Amino acid sequence: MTMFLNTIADHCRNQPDKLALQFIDGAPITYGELAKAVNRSADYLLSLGIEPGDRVAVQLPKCLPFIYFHLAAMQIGAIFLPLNPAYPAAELRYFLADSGARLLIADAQDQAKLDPITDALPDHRKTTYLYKPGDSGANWLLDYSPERQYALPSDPDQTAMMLYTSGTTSRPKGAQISHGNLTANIAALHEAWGWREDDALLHALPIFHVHGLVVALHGALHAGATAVLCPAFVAEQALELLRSRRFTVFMGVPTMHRRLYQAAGGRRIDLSHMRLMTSGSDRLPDDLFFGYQEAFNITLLERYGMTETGMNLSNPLRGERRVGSVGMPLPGVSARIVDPETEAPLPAGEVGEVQIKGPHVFKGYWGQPEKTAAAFSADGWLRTGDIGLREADGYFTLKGRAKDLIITGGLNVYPPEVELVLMEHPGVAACAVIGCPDDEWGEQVVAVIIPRAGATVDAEAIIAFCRQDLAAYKAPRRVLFAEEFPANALGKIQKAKLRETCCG
Ligand code: MLC
Repeated sequence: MTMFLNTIADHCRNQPDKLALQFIDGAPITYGELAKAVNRSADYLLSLGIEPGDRVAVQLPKCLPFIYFHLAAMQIGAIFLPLNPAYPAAELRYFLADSGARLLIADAQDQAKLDPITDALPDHRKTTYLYKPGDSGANWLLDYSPERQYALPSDPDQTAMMLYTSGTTSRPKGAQISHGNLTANIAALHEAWGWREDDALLHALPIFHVHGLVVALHGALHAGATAVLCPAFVAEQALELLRSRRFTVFMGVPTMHRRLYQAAGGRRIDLSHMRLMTSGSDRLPDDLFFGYQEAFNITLLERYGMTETGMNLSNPLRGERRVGSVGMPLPGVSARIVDPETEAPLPAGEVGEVQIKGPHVFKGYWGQPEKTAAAFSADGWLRTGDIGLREADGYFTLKGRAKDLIITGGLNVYPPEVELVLMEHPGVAACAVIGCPDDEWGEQVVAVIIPRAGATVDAEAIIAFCRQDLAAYKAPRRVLFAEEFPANALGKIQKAKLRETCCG
């Protein structure tokens, strides 16, 4: 197996003058320059004593140094840990402590917030602050010579990166993704989506998730193609760029596609020069699928993945892209539908839990053997917690979720995490967090609260309270008050009933 880092290194050697990366308003970075910047970043990590297996956390806005350190950390066998810049101190403290990160690379702007956190961490060795990481990105370490040759990790089981995913019953868990996982998944996507060296990706996703970092960015670099990056997604700007005919590939979540569609404002804008436009991280609404065909002359390709696996299923590049379906297993991936109680495989057409097997399935949760074991069936299939069915011709359709999970703007929010924070509020006697359907975001986080007797609580204050300890996207958008919750015989809140009465 040629590991994906070797494939990227081959491109750096074989086509050093080819454009690899460029921010929309930044300097071009060729594959040759990319190799130098990554090698120099790797030297820097080694100079700090970073060793294979050490966790290297990076909390930076979307910028070139983020990408350099990402590749550099994996190159020296360390474990890359990307962190959302929107995490407030409480969340960040948890991620750094749980992962035992040795090094944090962060924006100097956040120093006052970060120093008190990292100073208190036993395993932490250093925080490197970058000044204006966005501006300095192009020149970052480019004057580097001589070139040092790195032996890239060759053990497919070695952990390459760790991505935190929230849990239904616990604090977030670090999903360990190996070099072999990444290699298998990127090779499968390369084949299924027909990645080409002359592809140009317009990259508008965040790069601290599997979608923007692995599927999009690794996809382009592994193909020896070019990725042009937007620091943030601005629909009007992205639409102009897509019209410019400079690009062949675009990937987004439904909220981004919705905004692009709205930016067209009823005009017909032909984007059929785009070779591939994909949608994922949440269900693509049918009206958007058809709206895209009408407005842009594009049939979005919907696919299905998750942090623990990368991509699992995809509609075909050639052949029918079926509305409402997430397509078929990628090459090398096995998918089945099982009875949620007995885990017996179900025939086509019957609804059950989606389970996944393949070389792309993650190694396990960091330091959590029981949670890792619980994630798999007795015969080694990953329990996704998603409910769906397989049609007779092999297409899969998702029907819902077995787990208590909200997806807003393509980001997962686990209600228990929000409920824990709400319960800290002195005016809250009981609470339940639910997802209500929302045209723009897919779902909206809504908190239903039973106030403590005698306490006066208002919605604004509750939202502000949550935002102190949770990233803004996890905080409730709406707060409703109730006197009691619908409960089953065991006293468990019936969230489905609550959604019926509260989402309205
Ligand atoms: C931002 N906000 C959100 C939000 N994103 N609220 C709920 N859900 C979200 N996803 C908040 C902001 O903090 C802000 O709060 C307010 O909403 C309005 O912000 P905005 O400027 O309109 O939002 P914007 O920054 O434009 O972000 C929207 C977005 C972004 C859709 C571009 O959410 C995004 O990039 N989503 C993609 C997420 C992603 O990459 N998911 C992949 C996960 S991997 P305020 O009130 O403070 O101003 C995965 C596996 C797989 O799921 O299969 O892909």
